[in-house]
Formats: sequence, C-alpha cells, structure tokens
Amino acid sequence: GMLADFVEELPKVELHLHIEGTLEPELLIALAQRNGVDIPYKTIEAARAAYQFEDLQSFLNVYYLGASVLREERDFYELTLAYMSRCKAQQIRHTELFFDPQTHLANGVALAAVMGGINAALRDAERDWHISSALILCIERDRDPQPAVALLERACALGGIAGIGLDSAELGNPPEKFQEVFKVAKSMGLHRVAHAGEEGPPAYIWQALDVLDVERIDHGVRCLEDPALVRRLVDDRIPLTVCPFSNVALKVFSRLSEHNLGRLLKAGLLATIHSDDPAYFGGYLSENIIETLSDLDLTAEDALLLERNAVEAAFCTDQRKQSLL
Ligand code: ES4
Ligand code: ZN
Repeated sequence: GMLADFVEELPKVELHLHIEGTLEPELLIALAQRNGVDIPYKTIEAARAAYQFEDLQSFLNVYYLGASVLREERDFYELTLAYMSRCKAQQIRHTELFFDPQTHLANGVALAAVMGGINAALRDAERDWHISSALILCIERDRDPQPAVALLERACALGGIAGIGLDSAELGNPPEKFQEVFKVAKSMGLHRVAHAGEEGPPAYIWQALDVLDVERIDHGVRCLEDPALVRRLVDDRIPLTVCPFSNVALKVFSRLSEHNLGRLLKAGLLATIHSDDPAYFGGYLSENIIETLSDLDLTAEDALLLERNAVEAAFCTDQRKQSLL
C-alpha cells in the first residue's frame, strides 16, 4: 500500500539492533556445519520452527544457542556484512549495533576476532554503501558485574567502540549492579544506554537514568505505569528505542494492535521504532514500522516523526544528522 511504499523509501535510522540477533537460519546452519558446532536443529525449517517464545528468558536461551555457531573472525564479518546489506536494501542510512562479547568469550572466541570481523564489515559498508554506524558493547546483566571494567578497557583498546549498553535477562538484575562499569565508560567519553522497562518495572528505568547516567532507554515501554517517570523522560528528551515485533514475540503485548507506541507518542515521549533481533522476531526495520503504524492506525506523518526522533537520538555528529534529515 501507499504507507508501505512511503516507509520503504524513507531514509531510516536503526538504534536498537543486536548483531547476533540478525543470524538468519540459513547462515546459522551453514556456520554450525563449517565450524563443527552441534546444535539441536538440523534444518533451516527446524530452526525457524524453534523460534516460538514465552518470555525474554525463553528467547535468550535460543539466541545464545544460535550465537554459539559464531567462532572465527570471518563468521563475524559475514554476519555483519549480511546485516549491512539488509540496511542498504531497506534505506537504512545510519545503524547502531549492539554486540555481546561476554557470550563469545565464554564460547572461547577471542575478542579481537569478534571485533575485527564486525569492524571490518562496518568499514566496508561505509566505504561501499555510505552507511554510517556505531558499535555499542553490551554488558550482559545476568553475569557477574566484576569483570566488566577490564573487558570494556580491552575492547576500547581494539578500537571502534562508541558506547556501552546493558542487555540480557532483566528481571532480578537491576541497573544499579552495573554502576562502576558505566561510570568508567562515561570517564572514557563513551555513550551510555541500557535495556530497561522491557520486562522490568519503572524503578529499573529510574536507576538506568540516575545511577548509570544513560542517554537513551532501550525498550522502556513500561514507563507509562509511572507518571513522574514519564515527566522526567519528556522533560529531558530521553529517547525510548521501542521494538514492536520483539515486544509481541516476547509477550510484553498480546498483539501488535495492543502495543502502547501510540500512547508513548501522545504523552510527548521521544519514541522511535527498531528491530532488536530481526532474524528471531519476524522482520527488519521497514516491516516493524509499516505493520506497527498500520495496526495502530498511525500515518505517514507519524513515520516522519519517528524517523526525526531517531535522528535526534542517534550517536553521530550534528553534521551527519543534518545529512540524515
Ligand atoms: C535482547 Cl530483546 C532483548 N532483551 C534483552 N537482551 C537482549 N539481547 C538480545 N536481545
Ligand atoms: Zn534489545
């Protein structure tokens, strides 16, 4: 339809994307074979059939299993270049990628292999397709916070890190556990974001703001439960990187037409739409925007507002922002 055409052609910005969550079943099966990693699915169809989730934890189990086929630097290069080629096809001009180094280190993969592969693909996509990017190192909140500072310092020494994030199982793992590594990140001049208010309560969003000093909240959809928090987010123009397909797949909302994005925008919040783990949740950025706007009776005007919000929320230079508008 007309709205779909408009959104597909619109220059777009992705701000909430886990690179490991772009591992499509085809590449998953191919890498499992190439690297001799035993995974419970033998076919592409069996892998897709396993992508049915009850909540965040049931998803994470499948996601970390998938990530275990990534072993060599070229695996990370191929994964990232395949994603950047999707960006080219979807008119995504700037993308900010999360990665989960602790998972790969636990799998015995060197940090230099992970970052070397990702950074080389980002460089090639910038050179060949003029897609700008930023790489955000995610700390996994369901692991021990203690080794995080040394990891961050090692990653920064390798180059290409724009910011720090906080992801994985939210409930029972409040942001305040990660105060030290976020403080070090700020002192190093890094950007700071955290997943909060996806499954967790508004108190976790407050902590992300007040203890971790984050510049954006990833998800944040539960903020509407706390009017004082909404005032804070509106007054400080804190972006919320909302991922509608993810929220439905993980049963944060029962269906897309029940999503609260329309209410977030009406409250004056700086909400944006993103794709989170598109290989697992059924679509990339264009599909997320088109289906969400359509199911919530939003318009092309709203699509423009969402993309202007995303440009404002992006971690790139003002000059690059001008060229994205
Ligand atoms: C994630 Cl949807 C989501 N939430 C938290 N952590 C994650 N890591 C990858 N996807
Ligand atoms: Zn996420």
